[in-house]
Amino acid sequence: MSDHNSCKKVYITTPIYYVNDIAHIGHAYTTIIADMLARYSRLVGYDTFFLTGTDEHGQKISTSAAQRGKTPKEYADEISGKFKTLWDDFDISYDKFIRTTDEEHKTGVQKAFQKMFDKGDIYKGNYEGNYCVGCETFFTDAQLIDEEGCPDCGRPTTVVKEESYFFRLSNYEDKLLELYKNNPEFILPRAKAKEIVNFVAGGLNDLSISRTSFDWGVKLPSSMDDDKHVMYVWLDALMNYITALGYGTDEANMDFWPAKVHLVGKDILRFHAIFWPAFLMSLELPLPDHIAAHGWWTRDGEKMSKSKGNVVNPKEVADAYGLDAFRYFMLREVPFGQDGDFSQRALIDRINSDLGNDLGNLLNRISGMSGKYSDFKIVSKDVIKYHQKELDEVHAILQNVEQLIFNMQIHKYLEELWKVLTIANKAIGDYEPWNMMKDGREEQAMALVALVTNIMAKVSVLLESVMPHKISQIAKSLGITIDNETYINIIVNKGLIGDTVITKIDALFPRIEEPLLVTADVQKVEEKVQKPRQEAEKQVEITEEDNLITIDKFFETSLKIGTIVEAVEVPKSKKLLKLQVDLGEGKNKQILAGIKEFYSADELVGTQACVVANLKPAKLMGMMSEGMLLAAKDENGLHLIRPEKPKIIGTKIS
Ligand code: ME8
Repeated sequence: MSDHNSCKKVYITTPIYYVNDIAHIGHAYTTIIADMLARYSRLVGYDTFFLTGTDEHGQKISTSAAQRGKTPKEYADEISGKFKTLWDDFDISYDKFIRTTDEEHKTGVQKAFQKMFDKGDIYKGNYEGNYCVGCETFFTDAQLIDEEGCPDCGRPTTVVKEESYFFRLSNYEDKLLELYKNNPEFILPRAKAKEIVNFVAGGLNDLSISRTSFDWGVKLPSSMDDDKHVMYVWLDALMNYITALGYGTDEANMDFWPAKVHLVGKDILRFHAIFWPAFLMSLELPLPDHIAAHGWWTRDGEKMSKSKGNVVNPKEVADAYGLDAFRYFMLREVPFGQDGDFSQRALIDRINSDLGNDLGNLLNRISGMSGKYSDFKIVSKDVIKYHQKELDEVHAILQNVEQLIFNMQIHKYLEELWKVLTIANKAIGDYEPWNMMKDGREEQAMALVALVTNIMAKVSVLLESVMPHKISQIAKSLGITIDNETYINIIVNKGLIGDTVITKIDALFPRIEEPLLVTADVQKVEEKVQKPRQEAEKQVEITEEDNLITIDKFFETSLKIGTIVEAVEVPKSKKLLKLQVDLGEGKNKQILAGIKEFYSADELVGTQACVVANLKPAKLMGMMSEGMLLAAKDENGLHLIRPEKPKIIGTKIS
């Protein structure tokens, strides 16, 4: 990649959201992925256009408005405004927020309708069939569940019998099949293409694209002189992707077309992968590179819905845990395309482990070491002399990560960046710069700190699109600017940062112990993140004298020598080992210890440790932990505190 990227145009879209409900984490998920892609694309130098907006027509919206005693437009204004406010609060970097009630959009859709009509792809007929208002979708009898239920949402469909205009979708069957065959990455993830190919190969009916039984929609072009019809909401909605660029009005931005990627949820893949390319073929416009369909976020394995009271409000989650942590979690936790279950526990684990321990702590180590050794100064001049090997390892990983982004393997992209962080954390442990400083190898110690700082800088550049705010703090602390120039210098050209001075900053991701949101449906935020922070600050203010305890107080803790008789890794956990510890109490204690990075299960078995024996049991990753091992952690890693000589099991520590 080089600065020739500046001429490349990249157009990224989210679905436009129905204004019949407020946003939940599913909507936030799509929007955050798109925002990440757009930010990344700008950073690497592409001329980028990022579109989001709201879908405001159709029977569903008009019914929702009527139920609230509002006109559809009043209702749409209100909810559309809420979406926009949410994305602004989330600092979503959209270039345009389109509303399907915008005049330019309506004009553009009418022009498109006219063009398809003139081409002979639209004809007038009569529709008789089943319609699901919730999904705004037509179904054949054969598709219904128990002769009535919508195959997508299960709600009853209604029989619609009305005059309608039709789009000759059946004419595009072969062209669509050819498209999927010649462009195996048109639908992402690729595994999702199969169901679309099967659907199309099973035969396509012409598509009813107008309605007469209600009027909340875009009218047909005036030349058709057929006032009682409004356009089918999906025709109207899909066209937003071109009308937003000015199709049919001011076409200045049409050079962004075709889209690089339309991001959608799997529920609306069919509309985007079948109807949309067929419409575009009819309009003789080029087709998008990718339709990328992500999975569903569920809550305890169930689809989120208001009636179940299990809807997660993205704003409340972001307010409690921090926007960037929420973004990281959404992008990292679930492989793109798969469903994911939202849980605060999983979010907390990601924050404490990936963000706090791996990322935040590395920055602490940089500022700690540089502060101690060199008055915070970092000079890269000897990095190559001493650390070519580590740099090569880093660059070997980084040069392959870019392709993961537009292939929608974002979780993998992040996994790879964390491997790079591990190289830095490991180098500190391997080279022990504190010993280098002690025995006069100062130059080497400085080179090590500079290596780690450079690794942090490189990872930060590539993480900026994921966590823009936290990364800007890291950049400030490292004294670097994250922009296209830095990207070219240190990522593309594999260069090193110039001499810099580290600024100490507060912990980026303070540890979180307990869930911060009280209920599953996140109605109330009982303790916002401020509370633990305030408490942490309070603790700092306590003087040493205030902190003294009596001997009785100390002996409230029962400390004993135990032997680890069994140790296994906890699946899916980066940190935890599950230990059975014999304290001479008859029954072993099960202890989940966060030491997997520092000890292998095998090397622990048969060794002794100091154990807090009267700790209240707690559940970690669904398993009980009945005690705690004493350990000490510093720049040199984590080490268990053990008796100097073997002791009888259960011996009290005093
Ligand atoms: O379908 N998990 O709008 P919509 C993950 N207006 N993503 C979810 C989700 C969940 N539980 N729930 C919703 C529409 N989404 C049409 C789109 S585009 C031309 C017209 C996301 O408000 C997902 O992206 O029902 C889904 O596709 C989108 O929200 C649907 O939003």
